[in-house]
Amino acid sequence: MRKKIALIGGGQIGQILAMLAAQKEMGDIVILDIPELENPAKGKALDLMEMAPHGNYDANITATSDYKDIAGADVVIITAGRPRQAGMTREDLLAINLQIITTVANGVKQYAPKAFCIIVTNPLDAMVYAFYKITGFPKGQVAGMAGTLDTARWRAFIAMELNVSVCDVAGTVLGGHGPDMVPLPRLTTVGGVPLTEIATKEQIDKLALRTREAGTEIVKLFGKGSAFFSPAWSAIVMAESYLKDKRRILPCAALCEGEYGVQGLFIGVPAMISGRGVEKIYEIKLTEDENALLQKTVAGVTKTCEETKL
Ligand code: A3D
Repeated sequence: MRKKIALIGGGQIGQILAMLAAQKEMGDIVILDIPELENPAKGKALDLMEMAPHGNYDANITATSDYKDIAGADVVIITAGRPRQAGMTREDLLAINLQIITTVANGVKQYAPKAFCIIVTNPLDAMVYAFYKITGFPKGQVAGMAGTLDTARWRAFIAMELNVSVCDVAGTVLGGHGPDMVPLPRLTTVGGVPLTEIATKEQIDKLALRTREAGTEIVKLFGKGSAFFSPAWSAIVMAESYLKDKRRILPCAALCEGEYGVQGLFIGVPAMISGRGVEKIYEIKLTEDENALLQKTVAGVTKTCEETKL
């Protein structure tokens, strides 16, 4: 029997998620949106069914506004919520998206209580925390997609700057999904060569700053809405690691219970995603400076999570 993937939110990211999941034949796909947008979501689902003959994939793609239709989903990816507009911070979305995540969490809890849940809605670290608190799901069943994207951006900017293949750039970005996130140049390599040996300090500082501001750079260019291609791919990578038990180590918002000195918060850390969900968090021995930067982002995430009052 095919796996079932529920996409809560059929907007910009949701529609790309549906396309990628179909092309990768990850399973049957249900897109859930609000009743007012059920028909547009159904249109997207039908359009993707009609793309299948040339896309060469088999998947049933449907859309709904009724949580009953996500019953038994293996993976749930949540993008329901408002995106940023130019001039907004992610935290400006807290109140409205907290309401939306509350509805979503209750629906998922009732109809897909065994699903591996990937949250994408911003402000990411607080929304994944809220989803976890409301559902009461085991911690390994819930993860936030942010570090996977932040690291992709870091790798992309390095490849662009050094004019090398992005495939050879490896590294990680820790912390919350905001301007205080922590790219780790010391642990970044290009084909095995340390980044710190082939790029100047000025270049590295510029790349780190661009990574921290990457979401805002795109929001400014769009004028309306936020990035959608790269966030969708990043969530798909996480879902695939779960569905295929790939055991990939991906930076994502995982519940820390003492790791990195963080207690009870979802923070971007390298985590292994296996068929059991977030199976393991890897703790990196950070330098004093790196740890100071991490604790700064943790303070920001703590404040936003406190505002959820959960
Ligand atoms: P958008 O195109 O507006 O799609 C959101 C969809 O959610 C819309 O179709 C809404 O109708 C739908 N929706 C709203 N309320 C509900 C509800 N209660 N139940 C079901 N669906 C609902 O936004 P988008 O797809 O561009 O972005 C979605 C979210 O992802 C936003 O909060 C963004 O800020 C966030 N985002 C996060 C990242 C990260 O890296 C973490 C990157 C980019 C965007």
